[in-house]
Amino acid sequence: MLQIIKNASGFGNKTAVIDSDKEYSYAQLLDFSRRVASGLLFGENDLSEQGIAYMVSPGISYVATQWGIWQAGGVAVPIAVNYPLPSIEYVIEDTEATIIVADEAYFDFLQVLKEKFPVKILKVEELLKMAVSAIPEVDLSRNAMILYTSGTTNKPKGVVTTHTILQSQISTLVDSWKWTREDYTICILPLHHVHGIVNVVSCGLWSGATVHFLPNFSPEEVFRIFLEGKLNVFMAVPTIYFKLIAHFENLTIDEQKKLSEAMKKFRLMVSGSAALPVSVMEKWVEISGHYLLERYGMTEIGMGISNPYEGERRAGYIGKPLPGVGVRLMNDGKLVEKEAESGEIQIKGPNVFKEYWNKPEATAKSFTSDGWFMTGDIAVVENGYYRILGRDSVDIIKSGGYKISALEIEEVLRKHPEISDCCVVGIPDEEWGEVVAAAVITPENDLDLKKLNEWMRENMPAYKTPRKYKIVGDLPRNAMGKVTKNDVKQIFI
Ligand code: MLC
Ligand code: AMP
Repeated sequence: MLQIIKNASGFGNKTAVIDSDKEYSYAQLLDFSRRVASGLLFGENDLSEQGIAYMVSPGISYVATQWGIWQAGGVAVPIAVNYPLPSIEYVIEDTEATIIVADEAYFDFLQVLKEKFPVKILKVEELLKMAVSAIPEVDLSRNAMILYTSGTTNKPKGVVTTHTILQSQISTLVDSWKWTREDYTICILPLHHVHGIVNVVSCGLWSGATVHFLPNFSPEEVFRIFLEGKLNVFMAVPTIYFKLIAHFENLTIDEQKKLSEAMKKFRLMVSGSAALPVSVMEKWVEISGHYLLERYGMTEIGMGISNPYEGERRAGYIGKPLPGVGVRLMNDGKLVEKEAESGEIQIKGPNVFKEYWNKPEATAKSFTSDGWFMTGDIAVVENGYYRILGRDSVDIIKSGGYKISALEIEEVLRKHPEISDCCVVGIPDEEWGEVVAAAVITPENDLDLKKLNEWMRENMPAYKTPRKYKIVGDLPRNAMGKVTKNDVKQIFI
């Protein structure tokens, strides 16, 4: 039996999930998930690793769907609830998903997919009412999940993890960060990425903790729940801490005092998915009394490097390798052995993904010949702690904790009738980590930037839309004619 299900069976009436202020016990969650599994099986013995996509709002239905897919032997393919149709079509086509599970909110919106793909679309509200039937024994070596992540080239790639890999990613964090059934956390992160899925929801439910779901991030709601005094574990991306600080600063002294008192009682507060600015770390200590535990991860590896639970959490550093995770720095094919010398972070261990879905060449290219996964992140070790210096590719942007491909945005921008060439870069920003910015060449030199923004929003998901544009006469190029992106950054800064 899958470990998370086995654990849940022992937690009975303990509260597992809170959504819309309603509480659900572990026993109810298990019952719902078995109903979903039975509905998906629909008389079959086993889904035999068919991809099952799901577009379900955060909460009990989301977890019941994910656990239902796993128990029925399917592969869970979460779809971001803010994806526009073309992105969903891409995921369905790429995974060849046979079923899409949707809640009431997305059911009608997804119906057009039936015209293009041989998929069934099932309403989760109906699945939750199905009678429970026999459920297969699922071997842990089987595929469990596919998450999509942007690369420098082509479309996003599906990162495949097996149950064994997922279990390793979860159990390492549970042990290292000392999760217990007494814990109570809140999930405000999107549920199509590892941060929300593995670190918050799966670690919490593996341990018998309570996970309180909010439909999306809102500082008012987060602070309202902090003030209830039940939460003791909080995890977020740096942008969220930045936004919480900004909101805190606008509260009255009395409100601030109450919040600070509530936050002091937390057991653990974690930041990750992007670099935590030292200024944010310091301000957060001031208002909450907590040194944020910063850790480093990636869709392909779960979490790899972390500041300690006990011991010094060093501002500006991502910490040391997690137990069982092999980490090395390589520079030009040579192992970095001295402190303060930089190299690419490479990872090996039971936490590392199995493959990019249907992309054997991309998979092979992302591993060294001796089996280490090449992250593309450049780091140094100083006094035993890793510090990230940047990425080896300027074409990967991290904004608000989301990974964005600059090349994908350039491709869309070049389709605009009034743009003859362009260059997209991430420029440093305290709130967003980086903001997406574009230098554009336009024959007429009088492009309406407001209209261009509206056009981009229609052609790309909102969060990928450039926030800053500059019309330039030409793009800086090197002797080979290639755009030199660092010079483009300087045009903006
Ligand atoms: C949104 N806005 C942005 C933006 N995103 N502006 C600049 N850059 C961005 N990236 C603008 C919108 O256009 C809008 O502006 C306003 O901000 C509010 O938009 P929103 O969509 O409502 O934003 P909000 O809900 O506040 O979202 C911010 C956020 C979200 C931080 C909550 O980005 C988020 O959930 N990020 C987490 C992503 C995540 O989980 N990553 C983990 C990947 S896994 P206007 O003008 O229209 O009002 C991974 C591995 C690991 O990385 O290590 O964990
Ligand atoms: P993703 O592909 O969305 O999973 O994002 C993974 C990337 O996020 C990593 O390769 C890093 O570049 C970045 N990242 C994650 N955690 C941190 C951190 N603590 N500091 C700096 N970058 C981070």
